[in-house]
Amino acid sequence: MNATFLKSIVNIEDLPKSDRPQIALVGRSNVGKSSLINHLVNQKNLARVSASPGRTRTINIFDVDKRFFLIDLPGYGFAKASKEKRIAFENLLNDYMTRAEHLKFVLVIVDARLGLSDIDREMLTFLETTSVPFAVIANKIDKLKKSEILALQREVAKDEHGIKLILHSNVTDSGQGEIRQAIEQAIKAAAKK
Ligand SMILES: Nc1nc2c(ncn2[C@@H]2O[C@H](COP(=O)(O)OP(=O)(O)O)[C@@H](O)[C@H]2O)c(=O)[nH]1
Ligand SMILES: [Mg+2]
Repeated sequence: MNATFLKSIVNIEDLPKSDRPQIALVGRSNVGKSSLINHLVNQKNLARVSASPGRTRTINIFDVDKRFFLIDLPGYGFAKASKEKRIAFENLLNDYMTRAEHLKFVLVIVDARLGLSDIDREMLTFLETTSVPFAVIANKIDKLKKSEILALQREVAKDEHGIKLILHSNVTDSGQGEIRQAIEQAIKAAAKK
């Protein structure tokens, strides 16, 4: 895969006019979205990785092989405890998720140590109402013991029946092939429609 940074936008009107498929990454701030993009395309410094949690407030767009776009969306739910039950997604994220015409696949990145948080579940619930296919990526699995990985898989299978869960770590180099495959599958499926 050869990827280049296309642009950062704050308005979805500025999305590429191209009808090539868009593959989006969502998840909490600091969960490793940017690192995952770099790992996926084997380019260390393509997407900016931040050591301290802070929210990216832009949509960052990467062009992959002039074939599809990777869309790095603003992180959600950074504030630890919102007392309110319903957590609204940031406007820009909302706009994108509800209006992106060429969105063909969503990678929902979760921290393997925390499992699915309330806000992750809210995103999954939302995605289920759309026709866009998605998968959950349990990231940073290098931080987990084997037994903890099994427990996580069991928990997700029990709570979110039938969901596709991919284990990933850019430290141990796991999951790259599986994510690439899932993306290719989604692109193929979308082309047939
Ligand atoms: N141990 C470990 N750390 C990771 C992994 N992926 C990302 N990180 C770290 O998590 C932090 C946030 O990563 P970043 O990609 O900027 O997250 P983003 O805010 O979701 O884009 C950085 O310190 C990364 O080095 C992983 O697979 N394993
Ligand atoms: Mg980022």
